[in-house]
Amino acid sequence: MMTIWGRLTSINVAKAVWAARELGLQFERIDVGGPYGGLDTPEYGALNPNRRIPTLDDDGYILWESNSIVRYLAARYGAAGTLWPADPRARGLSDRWLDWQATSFGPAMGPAFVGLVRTPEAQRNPQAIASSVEQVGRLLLLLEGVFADGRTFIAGESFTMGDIAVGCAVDRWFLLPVERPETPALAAWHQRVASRPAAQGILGQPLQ
Ligand SMILES: N[C@@H](CCC(=O)N[C@@H](CS)C(=O)NCC(=O)O)C(=O)O
Repeated sequence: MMTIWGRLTSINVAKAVWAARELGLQFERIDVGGPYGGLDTPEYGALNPNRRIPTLDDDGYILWESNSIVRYLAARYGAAGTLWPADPRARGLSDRWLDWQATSFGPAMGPAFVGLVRTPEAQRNPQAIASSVEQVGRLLLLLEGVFADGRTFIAGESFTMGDIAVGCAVDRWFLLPVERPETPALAAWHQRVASRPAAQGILGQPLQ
């Protein structure tokens, strides 16, 4: 029995759910966090002392941190070559994008996302939003450079876990009403991953 705790409007829950769907896993998702609350209960704290979403319960094996969940699911349930490349060098070229999303793209997009989606207009910090938009613009151009060689997915010709982490982040950024540099190769990749059956209802959703 597999359970993923967390509202689907969370980028981090979206990554875990998308990975589970790509792998064809059966699971239940329980809405907690955001408007659903439930993160401050003793029961949730016992599962996840960090009191964030997502949390995975895989038959009693509890794991939190979204990218660790994606890696775990891919390694445990991916047939050779799917999501989790078998060759360590190929895997590294996918795996780095999970870290990059968490440590570069995520922090860069945070101020604009929170400012524009979660903050009433009168309380917004325009300088923080502008700086965030500028930083992410540079990272989008970095990604455009990655896809400029004609590759189909972020680490080559196969869809892997790196596409999930960066796909969720870029999808949200593309939905924000901000100026963006022209990135046609990146936009084509985004279309490609967003049209996957397992991404339906996860990518392209209204931001909340
Ligand atoms: N590094 C953590 C971050 C988890 C996190 O901050 N999740 C947010 C949602 S994206 C959260 O729990 N927010 C509180 C809430 O939704 O109530 C991860 O990747 O899982």
